[in-house]
This record gives sequence, C-alpha cells and structure tokens, in this order.
Amino acid sequence: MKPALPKQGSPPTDSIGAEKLDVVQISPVVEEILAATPIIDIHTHLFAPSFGKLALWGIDELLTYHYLEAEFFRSSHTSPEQYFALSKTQQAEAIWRALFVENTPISESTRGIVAVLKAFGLPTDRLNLAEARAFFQTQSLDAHIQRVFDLAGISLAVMTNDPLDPEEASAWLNGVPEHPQFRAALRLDKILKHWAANWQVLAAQGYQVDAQVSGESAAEVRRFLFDWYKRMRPVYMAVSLPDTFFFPAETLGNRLLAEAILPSCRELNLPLSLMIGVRLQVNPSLRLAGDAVGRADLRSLENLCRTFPQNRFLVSVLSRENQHELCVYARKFSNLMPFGCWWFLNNPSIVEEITRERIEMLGASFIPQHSDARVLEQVIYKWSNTRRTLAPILANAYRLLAEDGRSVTRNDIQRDVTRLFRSNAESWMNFNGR
Ligand code: FIX
Ligand code: ZN
Repeated sequence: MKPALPKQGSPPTDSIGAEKLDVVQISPVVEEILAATPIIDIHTHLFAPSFGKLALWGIDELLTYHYLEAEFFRSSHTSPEQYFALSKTQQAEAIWRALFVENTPISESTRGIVAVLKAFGLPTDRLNLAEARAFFQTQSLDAHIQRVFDLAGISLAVMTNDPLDPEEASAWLNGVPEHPQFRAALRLDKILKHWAANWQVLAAQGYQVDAQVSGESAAEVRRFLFDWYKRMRPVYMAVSLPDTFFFPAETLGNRLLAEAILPSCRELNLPLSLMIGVRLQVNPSLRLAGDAVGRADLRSLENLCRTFPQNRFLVSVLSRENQHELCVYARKFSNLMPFGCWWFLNNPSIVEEITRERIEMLGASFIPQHSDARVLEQVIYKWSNTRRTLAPILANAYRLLAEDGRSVTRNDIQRDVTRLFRSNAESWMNFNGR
C-alpha cells in the first residue's frame, strides 16, 4: 500500500474565488487567507488541561522558557547554579529585568513575550511583572485555551507524550478525557535512545524484554506500543535523534527501530516523526537550555525511506546545513514529508530561507512549520511570526507564476494554504484513530 498522498483537489468553483487576481491583489489576498485558515500545529510540548501542572501557561512559565534562559545567561552575571536555586517567580523577575528592562527585547524570543503581552492588552514596558501576573491569575484555563487558540489561529495542537515519564504515564493510566484541541504523539526517545536505562521499566510492567533486545524483546516492545496506542490514540510516533544518528548501523536503537517501531507504525497506519540533529546537553549546567545542533548524515533517511517504503517518515532536521539535502530526499521519496523550521531554525531570517527553497523544490508538498510551544501562550507569537514571514514568500511565488504566464486565483491560494497547514498533516497523520 503506497503512502496516502494528499488528494489533489480541483480548484473549488465558486465564481469569485475563480476570478484571476491582478498582481497587486495577490499580497492582500495571501495575507487574508493565511490569517483566516486555522492551522494544525503538528508538534508542541503543550498538554491538555487534564494533565494538570504538566500544562504550562502564564507569565512565569513564558519568561522561564529555555530559549530565554539561554539568552539570560549572556546578559546577566547570575550563574546557572544561582539561577536554578531561585523560585520560578524569582527566575521570571530576573529574566524580565535582564532582557526587557536592562536590555532591549529585540531577539525573536524576547519579542515573542512582548507580542503575547500586547495580544492581551497588557503593558509591555513595565519594570516588574505585577500587572501581567495579576492578569494571568484571573484566567480560567479552559476559556483561556480557547482564547489563545483563537488568537494564534490554530485549531489543534499535537502534544509530545512520553509513556515512560512517570507523571504523565500515571495520568494516562488513570484515563485522559478526550479534548477537541489536543491530540497525542507517542514519543519514543527513552526506548530508542536510552534503552539501557529504561528496558527495566517495561520489564516491570510485564513485558518480556531484556537489555540486549534479544528473544521476544522486539515483539514485546510492539505489544507495549499497541497498549499505549490504545490509551493515547496518537496521530504519529516520534523521536528526536542526535547529529551522530546513522542507519543502518549495529545499534540496539536501530534494531528496535527496524524490528519494533517501524512494523508497529505500519500496522497502526502511523507515520514516524524523526527530528534529527540535536547535540544533547553540550552545556549541562543550562539544563533544558543546554542542547545544541550538529549537522547529521542524512544518508540515513535515504536508507530508511528506501528500505521501508511502506512507512511514512515525517522529518525535521535541526541543522541549517541539512535543509537542502532534506528537500532533495523529499523529491526522491514520496514517503518522506519534511516539516517545520525546528528550534534554532525558528527565526524569521532562517524560516524565510528554508521556506523559499522548499516551495521552489517541493511546491506545496511539505508542512512549513510547527510551533514547538512549551508554554500555552507561545503559540500566539510563534504563529503570527510564521504568518508574517510566509505571506511575502507565498505572494512572491504567485507573482512569479503570473509573470511566467498564469494568473492566480483566490481558490488556488486557499487550496495551497490549506494543504500546507492542514491537509498535508491530515492525510499523513492518523487523526481518525479516535
Ligand atoms: O526534541 C524536541 O521535541 C525539542 O523540540 C525539544 O527537546 C526542545 O527542548 C525544544 O523545546 C525546542 O524547541
Ligand atoms: Zn519539540
């Protein structure tokens, strides 16, 4: 069974939409359609409210985001040890003072905070956080989530769910009520990258696995994945991989990948998301902010897509230097879907470069962005940045098309924007699993 590619819809026929646009109309129509099309945010670290304190939101969480912590240590004499000894509120105040009072918030992440405050009509230039904190304290989470999703223009957020995280696992084992705006993704880092430290957790749950992944281990991991599929109804399985990742190679991780993960994905009709290129904890004292990037050998992708043609691979690569190769591999393998400008790439200048190249090489057959939001309100600025960056890129593509001899219609633009931010995801991921 060839992976289901998005159905090529013939342009809707409503007369207005079919009218050919003049070149001067293109930009405003692109902006309007981008603003009005609700986006499916395919990768976040957000949680539905039923996960309690795992669901991060509010001003203190926004300011202690690891992107801002990394910037804080460059603009403050506070050591990581001193910072992590502070309370969350004290950490937030310290970051506000250093990056928003003693310096101008011109970086992408600091501008993001300003954009969130503005979205709620809050002052952005105060010396302290009293007003902002008072505002967030008066919000009821369910209504706040709705308001934030509306402000961000997203209809659904895909979470990152770790079945081996004790706190999260107990929530799932107690039963997680469905939430219309949150779907799960089954994250496999602990199994695929840290088997030695985690196989006993599966063994303690009754799965016949061992440290060498011998005997029944692969089949038992498949049983583990099926059990968690029934609990989470994930839309895909996912793992982030180091820059040193290579396939094929004689590793326990690769054996689990080939004998357990990929067969389960095929059977459950789920894509596998590979996020490649992290150099974990190059500076452990910064904790979550301590990870970095490395260029990966993407021949692994070539080998995986060719060796497992029945599997679908959702791929995001962290290194700027890997982006062109990823586009070329996507032209070679229709079971590969590039997505997102991940993490250190999620900066307008780089998003622009990557997205231009992808449109030139892949048309609308990719997923331009995901937010990777860890704190609820971050989706507001991350998606307004994305819309602001993509509008001129899309408009330019249509202007070039018109120059080359074919006028564009509103329906064309709507179809492409819908494909980029919705139907590529919908046809690749298993949203019907619940
Ligand atoms: O592996 C991942 O999903 C990464 O996105 C995170 O680990 C990372 O810390 C992050 O928040 C990036 O934006
Ligand atoms: Zn992430």
